[in-house]
Amino acid sequence: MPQDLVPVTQSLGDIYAEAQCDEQRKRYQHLIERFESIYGAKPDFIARSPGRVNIIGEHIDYAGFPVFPMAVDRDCLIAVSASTSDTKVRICNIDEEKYPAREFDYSKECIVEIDASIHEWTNYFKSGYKGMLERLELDKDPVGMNCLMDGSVPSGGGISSSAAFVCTAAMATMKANKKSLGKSDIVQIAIESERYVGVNSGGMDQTASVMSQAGSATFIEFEPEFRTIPVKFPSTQPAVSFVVANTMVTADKVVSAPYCYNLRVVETSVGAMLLAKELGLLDKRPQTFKQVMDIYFAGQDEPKFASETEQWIHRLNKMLCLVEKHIVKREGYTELEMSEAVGLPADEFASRFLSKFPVSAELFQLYTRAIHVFSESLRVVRFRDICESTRSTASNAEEIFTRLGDLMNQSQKSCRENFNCSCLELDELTEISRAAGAYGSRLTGAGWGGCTVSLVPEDKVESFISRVSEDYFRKKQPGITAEQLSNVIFASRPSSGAYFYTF
Ligand code: NG1
Repeated sequence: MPQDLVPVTQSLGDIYAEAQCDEQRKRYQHLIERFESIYGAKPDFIARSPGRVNIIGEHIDYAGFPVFPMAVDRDCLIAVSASTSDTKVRICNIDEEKYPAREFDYSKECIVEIDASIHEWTNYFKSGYKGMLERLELDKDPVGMNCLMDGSVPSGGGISSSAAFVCTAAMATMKANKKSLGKSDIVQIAIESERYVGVNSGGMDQTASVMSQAGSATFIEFEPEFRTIPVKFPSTQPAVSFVVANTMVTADKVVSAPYCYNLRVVETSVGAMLLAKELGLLDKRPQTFKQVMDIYFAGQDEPKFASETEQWIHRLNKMLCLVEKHIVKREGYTELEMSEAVGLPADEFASRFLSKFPVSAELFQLYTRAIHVFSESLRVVRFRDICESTRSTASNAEEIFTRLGDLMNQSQKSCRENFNCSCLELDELTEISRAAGAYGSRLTGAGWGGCTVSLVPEDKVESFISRVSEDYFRKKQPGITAEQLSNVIFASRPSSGAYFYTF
């Protein structure tokens, strides 16, 4: 099937909700004017891709299970003009104090060097640039690019400023070189590209950033096939609204990767292999928990299910029982114990699981991570089902909020207790949020800091924000200004995905 292309528009009304268009028009105008004053001519186009907030389904994308994010209305813009006189890339940022201007050149041997150990804002640009050029197999020199970026996605906050930046950079590079790839290809390139920066990333953020549709969250399936399904929230009165709040604890995924993110990727991959061995499925070489599940059920007689949801629920519950039975060491596994348990010689085990991205742990928690993955996947399926199959009536809004909110609260509990990806501030902020009227509140994104997402009825958003501002933000930072507050706590509607803007 032909892929959808990133739409090109001349109207900001296609990208943003009506209420935001005036403000966005000023922002785009400012970007174009700054571009002109830096480079002496107008940009050819503006590439735009948003951040995302994951409503539910944390740390399961890299285990192959579906997640449920929505794009937010904060985004990354890169204004670009192509130049054929050289191959240099010049990149500036609207916030030039924080993000100084840089210049680099393409080279045939190694398109660009990215030193992930140096924290440098343009690494993310270079990742998208490099990934796109490699994929396009540009045998001739690529064009030079003048770029100016304006990002409104708070960084280090769990709403994926990095993925928004990498996707936008990949799109900018593609269009500057007059190439046209479909959205799915761009997503794949961006997922692989982000790994240049040193994180063994799943695919949720880039998918949500590029593929989202305004007004819907996206159910993203990775296996057996990559599929995105837009899902609308129930049309309750008042409407469902989501508020993002930043703990103000910056989680640098790259720095903490060996004992946080990348370690979890290893723990879930080894857990999948262990389960596969115990179930006699190793010859099929499953790599993820989802593949183990699919292969296992391909060989089983199953009852007839009335719906896809019923089948998911049956299968995931069964997998939870299999984890209880087969991943026996509750206190965790040493490296040696893991290699013995999966039946690999120690050196082969290390080269397969521990060498691509360095990780560091005394004990690897295979059991609790597996429990999280399967139970969180169940919550995603149930959440989607409530959205799709509950008919809203004049009187059932409260019941719908409670059911959705409970799933979010259970997700937070599992992230904290089974996946150990929460932190004191996330626990505190989610509790304060529930006390302030959220039906559900949980960390969003990788965790260990960053943001929470809370389900709040639309008519309570204002009072919710002011109460959380008092009880969390003003306590942490007494002098916090209104503008700073609007960056650390805000409601967002499900926004549109990637766009090119021309004028
Ligand atoms: P954040 O840290 O919010 O960008 C990361 C991963 C996701 C997913 C979540 C946890 C990257 C780029 N993103 O999100 O794929 O695994 O953690 O659910 O690594």
